[in-house]
Amino acid sequence: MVNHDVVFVGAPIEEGAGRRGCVMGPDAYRTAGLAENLQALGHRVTDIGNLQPEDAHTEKVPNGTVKNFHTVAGWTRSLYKTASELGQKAVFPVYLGGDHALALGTVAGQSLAANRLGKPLFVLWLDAHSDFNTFDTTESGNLHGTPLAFACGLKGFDGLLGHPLSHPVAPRNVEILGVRSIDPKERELLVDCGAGVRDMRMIDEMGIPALLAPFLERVRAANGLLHVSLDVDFLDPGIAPAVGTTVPGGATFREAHLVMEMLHDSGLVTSLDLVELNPFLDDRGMTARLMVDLTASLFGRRVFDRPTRSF
Ligand code: NNH
Ligand code: MN
Ligand code: MN
Ligand code: MN
Repeated sequence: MVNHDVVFVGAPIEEGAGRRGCVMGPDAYRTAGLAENLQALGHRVTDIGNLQPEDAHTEKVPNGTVKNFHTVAGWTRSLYKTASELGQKAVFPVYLGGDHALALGTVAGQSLAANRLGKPLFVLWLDAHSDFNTFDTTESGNLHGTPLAFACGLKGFDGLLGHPLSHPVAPRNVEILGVRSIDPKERELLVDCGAGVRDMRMIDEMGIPALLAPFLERVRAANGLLHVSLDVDFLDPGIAPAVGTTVPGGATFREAHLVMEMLHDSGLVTSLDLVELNPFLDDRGMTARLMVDLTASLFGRRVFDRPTRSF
């Protein structure tokens, strides 16, 4: 098994979500033993602690719907900077959220880094939602509903970084898996851009392997890097209650672990977001622990190695 130099980057942002509590996310992962679990698998772990948002208060607010623009823009800038630096090093960054607005910075930063390494970035978005709203289409004004549209270079995000996005992710390199809630205007944007959208029904009918394997093959064929963004609400609320935006009918325990196990076996994943954990809503740490166990599967934990002989 490949041993990674894992770097934890805490990003206690909660201003992108509709309710408070994600600020406690990074520490909940630490308390649930994320580092110890990865070390037990043979990886080296360095926790650089929690980032601070930059100051973006002089930027013009895009419209009256968007909430907490300056704070989110500040986080985007510090995460973008950190991700673009870490993405060029021989390390595996794990971004401990924090709400999903943190991916405004991480995906753009990892994409810039990938470009500098001469490789295309692919993104696997594990989420009940597609997070493909723009500042113009968002109905809630919660910026955690926008990061994938920003990363794909859609218009109207001026002011977030203070400069245009130089290296957006190609929408064709994006795969959204497990989705079951898309806003009407968001749906139009998604259809137009050509991102891969695999909803829960497709998981029901085809199963995880038939959906995930072809995407991983495309990443491999393109010699690409793969960023995984895992939103807690990808999971069924019955096994993962600690999230502000539960949607019924999510991924089961085994579906989620199988995704992670296949990702591990592919050897293609180079960076990871763990987002939307709201420990204030958890039940004796069960969601934090599940997220830790899923991450361990992504880093190589398995019950038994492949059979040593055929059946
Ligand atoms: N689409 C909705 C919005 O823009 C919900 C987004 N909420 C999420 N995304 N939790 O993962 O507000
Ligand atoms: Mn999300
Ligand atoms: Mn979601
Ligand atoms: Mn590995």
